[in-house]
Amino acid sequence: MKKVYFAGSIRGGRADEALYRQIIEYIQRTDIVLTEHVGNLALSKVEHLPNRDEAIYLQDTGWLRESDLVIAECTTPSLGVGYELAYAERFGIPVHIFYDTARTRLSAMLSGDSYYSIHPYASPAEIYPIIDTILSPKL
Ligand code: 6IA
Repeated sequence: MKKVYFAGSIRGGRADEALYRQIIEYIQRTDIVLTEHVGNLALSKVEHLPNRDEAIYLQDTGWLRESDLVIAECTTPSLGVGYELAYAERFGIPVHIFYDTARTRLSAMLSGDSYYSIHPYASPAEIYPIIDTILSPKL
């Protein structure tokens, strides 16, 4: 089972929360998602800490370093997600980026960086077969 860091917007806006949740549930049928709370903030356990933002940063960067890959839904732009994608590159962790071509124009800082595997889609239904390929064990 692979450990997947799923990245999606939180303070950047929650318009795609339902999609994040569906993608997370789909990945969880076969693999482990370290960041379930991105699809459901009620699952967040750090909210009540006095040093909350530092705790979030330390927890998330730790999870990124131990993850096998990152799957990011980038239709809603998020500074935190952008930071996470650069952080993953720095540690050599594979990154797959999904975005809806009708709703956003992906930042050139992502589309211009050949490190990233980028998956533009016209309908969310296109996401799941690509995730199957990403997660399938290779010989
Ligand atoms: O800048 P953003 O907030 O949109 O950044 C979103 C990304 O940063 C996500 O992919 C998360 O991995 C990470 N992140 C941001 N906020 C949190 C968080 N709690 N808990 C875990 N990861 C986070 C925020 C809850 C707070 C609103 C009470």
